[in-house]
Amino acid sequence: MRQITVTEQLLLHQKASPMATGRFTRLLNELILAAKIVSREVNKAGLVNILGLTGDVNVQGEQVRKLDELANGIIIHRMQRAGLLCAMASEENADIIEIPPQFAHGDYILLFDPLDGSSNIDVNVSIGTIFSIVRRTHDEGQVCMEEVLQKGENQVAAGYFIYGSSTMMVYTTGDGVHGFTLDPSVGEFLLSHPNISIPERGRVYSVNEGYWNYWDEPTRNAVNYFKSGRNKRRKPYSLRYIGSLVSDFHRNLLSGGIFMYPRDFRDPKKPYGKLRLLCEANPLAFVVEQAGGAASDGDRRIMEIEPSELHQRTPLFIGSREDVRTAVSFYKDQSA
Ligand code: P6P
Repeated sequence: MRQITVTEQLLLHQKASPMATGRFTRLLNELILAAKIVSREVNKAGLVNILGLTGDVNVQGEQVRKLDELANGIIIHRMQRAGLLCAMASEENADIIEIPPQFAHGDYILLFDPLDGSSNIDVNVSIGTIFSIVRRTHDEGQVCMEEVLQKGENQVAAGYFIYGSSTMMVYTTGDGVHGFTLDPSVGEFLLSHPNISIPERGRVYSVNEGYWNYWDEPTRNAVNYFKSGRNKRRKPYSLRYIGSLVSDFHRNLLSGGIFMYPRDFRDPKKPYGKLRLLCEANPLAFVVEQAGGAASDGDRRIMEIEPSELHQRTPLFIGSREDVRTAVSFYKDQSA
């Protein structure tokens, strides 16, 4: 079968998706070029001295790895020049990233996690880049924080690149979810997974059970359900947890299942949800809903949450619709 490129796919959907305009296609192609460069660096990381830590700590309070910093720099450098953005926000940067005056500006805002799962970089486990695109809400002038802090429902596109046994791109513009695999011999992402649809119920649950002692009753009941075999199959779910959100999410998107990062009480005074709303939860929520799945913080849809801070964190239950519904049901009684 003659496989088609991302650009051909976007143009094919030009009519169906208002987002697939020429400008948007150019924006996505610039992001694809950045991801190809990141993929090249990730795939040779062990051969050149870019493994390990830089010695810095990022805005999340996390150790910055050389490849984190490199990927962040590649994406910022390339996307500043795309002439289609008016601002960016990266998980690695404390504040909004402005577009220098010498570059043309556009109406889109790119939010991204340059290299998610970075604790896995040095041990050769799949990692990924997650991106979310919104349109600015003011007509002109300096981009202000409220234009960046938009709820997930306002996203015009979202997706991720996964640097694994192959490099893949999965994205949505609100017209279904499509997966592309990089053919290194031609340097093109070719359509390999058209119209991805997540099974309504899976056989896998993904959660870090090491935090059992930090969890509250509803979380323990939810996790016990998936282990119990109390389901139509009369078999427990299998636990698959890589510690790389993009990889766990991607497996569950294709095969079904649920990824959970519940709130925990490692600090008894303040519930903690590790994952970031704008650069991780929102884009993956857009993708999974477009594929027929669901994404919740345990109380409401992820994409309904009104952000109040750039690096706001959230609990996350995401994947097969019926599995998310089951997991969230254990919290309903509590909030009732
Ligand atoms: P924990 C990676 O650091 C990350 O942000 C996600 O990719 C991953 O799912 C999660 O954290 C793993 O966190 O606390 O289980 O190590």
